[in-house]
Amino acid sequence: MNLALDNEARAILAGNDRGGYTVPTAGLYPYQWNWDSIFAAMGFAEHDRARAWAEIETLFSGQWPNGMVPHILFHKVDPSYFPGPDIWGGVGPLPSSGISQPPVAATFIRCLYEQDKALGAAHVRALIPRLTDWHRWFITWRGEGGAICVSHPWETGRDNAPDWDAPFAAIEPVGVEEYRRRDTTHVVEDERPRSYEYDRYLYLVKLGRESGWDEAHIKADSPFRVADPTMTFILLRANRDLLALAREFGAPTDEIEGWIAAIGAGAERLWNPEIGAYDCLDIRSGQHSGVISNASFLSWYGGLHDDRMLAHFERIRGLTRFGVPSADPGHPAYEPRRYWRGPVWAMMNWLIAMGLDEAGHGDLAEALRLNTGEMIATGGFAEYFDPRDGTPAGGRNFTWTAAVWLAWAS
Ligand code: 2M8
Repeated sequence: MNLALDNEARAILAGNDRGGYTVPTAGLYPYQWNWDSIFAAMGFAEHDRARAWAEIETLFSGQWPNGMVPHILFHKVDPSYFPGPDIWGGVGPLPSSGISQPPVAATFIRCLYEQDKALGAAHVRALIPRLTDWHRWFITWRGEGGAICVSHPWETGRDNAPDWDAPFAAIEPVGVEEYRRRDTTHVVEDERPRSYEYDRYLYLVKLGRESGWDEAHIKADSPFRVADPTMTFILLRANRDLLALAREFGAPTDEIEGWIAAIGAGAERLWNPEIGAYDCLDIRSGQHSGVISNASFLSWYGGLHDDRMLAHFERIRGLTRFGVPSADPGHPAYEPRRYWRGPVWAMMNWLIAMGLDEAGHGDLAEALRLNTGEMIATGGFAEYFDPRDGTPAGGRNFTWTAAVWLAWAS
């Protein structure tokens, strides 16, 4: 317990609250991000559950007719972020991006509901069909033999992870108009993706926008289609939680049961025998990424209790003072301060620990919780942290770090 940090965390949530939705942090990310909002809701739930439900409902107000829930909702244009709504050209009910993000929503909607069923029932009843439509969108447009793909690195939330290095090397970003990044006006360059990556991010956005965000076209033609543990394990878990809610509310369950079986089997496609670990599979080239990331350790969260990742977990734990690093420190691509190529992310730790705990590794889950709490107490409410010493990196006054502190790590 640390009352000063609890108060600071609550003040960060209040400061980033824009009325019905929360920005990850002012300046660097001035809009509503999909999975950030779900974590924000869990932070709010510690002192204001009605506000938590509002956060989620605002997110779903941006759901597209095809079921997709965008990764960014541009409620109010703010030039401090690039690329904005004009570059994305989203085709939903609100100005938005054209891709999605890891579907942690169903899992935390279930948690919120369990906290207060009387308050949550009406919200859950309304959200079940919306969640089902969204999950169907993933299965239809991102499914590859039960593994779940992304059409853009931003969809995984792990923007510049080394997993994208090989698929990006095959992309020539022709025709991207000149642009000016804003992220490096807020955060030092060494903690952000390189221009090489931004060129390709924007190239993929351009392809999507030019197709009118036609998913059939993107699935068939995009040069970037990578099956990823973040999406696969998170959607697998989300479907289990959606199924539990559907049962309780008398909603249809057959389709969801089918998805769980399909992804449960398809997850094996992400097993790379060469490194003995889950990693990414580039559908276009057929090659595995060969990198163990923090997403590789979401297998337990996904409900795969095979323990094949346990030895890697223990090994990596011994390499850094704070875990879990976003890339294996033993891999040549590891960069301890550069965003998703090494730093520790508190909300990823929460998901990993949830899975460890459920798989019977309560001791490891608790150790990770304490380690994360110490990291936040050392470095503050930063976007991410240097695994070597817990020094803060990226944005400050960060919503999901504050929320994870309140809901789990404190
Ligand atoms: C980061 O991603 C955005 C693009 O979506 C960016 O760098 O501009 C990622 O860390 C992502 O996971 C996160 O949701 C977002 C907002 O915190 O920032």
